[in-house]
Amino acid sequence: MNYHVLTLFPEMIEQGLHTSILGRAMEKGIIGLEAVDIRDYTEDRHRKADDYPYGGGAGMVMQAEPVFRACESVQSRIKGKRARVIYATPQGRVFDQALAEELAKEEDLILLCGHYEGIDERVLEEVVTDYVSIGDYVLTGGELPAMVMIDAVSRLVPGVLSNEVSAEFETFHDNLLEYPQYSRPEVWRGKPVPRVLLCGDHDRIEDWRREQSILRTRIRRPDLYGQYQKNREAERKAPSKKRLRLVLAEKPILADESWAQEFRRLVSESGLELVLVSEDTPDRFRRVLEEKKCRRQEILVFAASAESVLAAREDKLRTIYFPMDSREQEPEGLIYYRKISDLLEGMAVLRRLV
Ligand code: 9D3
Repeated sequence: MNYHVLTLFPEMIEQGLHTSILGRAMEKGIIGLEAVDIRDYTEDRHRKADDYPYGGGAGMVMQAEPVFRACESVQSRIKGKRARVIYATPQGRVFDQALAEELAKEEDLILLCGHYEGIDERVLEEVVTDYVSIGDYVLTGGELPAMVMIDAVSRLVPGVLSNEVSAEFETFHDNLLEYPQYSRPEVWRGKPVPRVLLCGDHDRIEDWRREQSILRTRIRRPDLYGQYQKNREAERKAPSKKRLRLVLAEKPILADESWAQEFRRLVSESGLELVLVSEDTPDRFRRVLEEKKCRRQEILVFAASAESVLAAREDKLRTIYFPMDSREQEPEGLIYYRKISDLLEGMAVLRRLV
């Protein structure tokens, strides 16, 4: 992903984003960031980029020509199709996770930051593809909103959250807030950790966390809770195509005969179809996908090696990684997989998904 930020304050962008996770992603070359100084595209020697508004009123308006030339300069350097141009403006569609996911699919993004009383409308009509706000409050310019969007989009770009295996099935946490977390000590200033977390029963813990998520959402975000209830109602009436239908397991996964029997029984009891996949070509999962004419969301892959996890990732399939060789180096830079150490754990995951 390459970001091109058009701004009158390029140092603000450069300073703000080179740290921590994003900084590392930039060093690795997964993310590119260019702050383009709109003033470099002015025509006069005073580098003047703003002027008084026609019709009068307070403040200054950013002129059309420098913005246009800065934008075209970037577009002409981008290979392939023209990039989307996101104008950060309080008058835009409110940025959310769905838009972040949509933008994460792009190869290049141009972010245009306004200042003063805004930008001459005529250039906006010519170059802008998306008007986006980050929420209903008043800031002094578009730079912080651009940085917010870059942060939210970047963590969805494969490889950026390198070791973050546990983003697990983020998309699966249907509109609920996260459950509370606890760490050592077991008792802090007289307050103990909820006992259930120490019981060692992963199914019970999972149920408790789910319940906490639901309660917390109802109390703190009644708006989200309403959505959650609406979705559940809709799902009950017309089960969606998002539901799991197909389990793809690579042959080594079911090598142990007694485990294989258990696994097959669970899969068929859950009304799922099991497809055994040979570890041959990188497109082995995609071939099944096409053959069975089902959607990506309906599939869960049980992968036997790091190479398999990568192959499944290519096809954007949810994946359980069950390494046959426990010394194997884990696949790097992946988000959507979960590692298990025995098939019992795999079955627990499967049970929760159906
Ligand atoms: C001073 C002009 N204001 C009239 C009341 C409108 C206005 C224009 C530009 C107010 C703030 C800004 C600067 N903000 C942004 O450029 C901006 C922004 C924001 O202020 N809130 C939420 N999202 C965004 S995206 C860009």
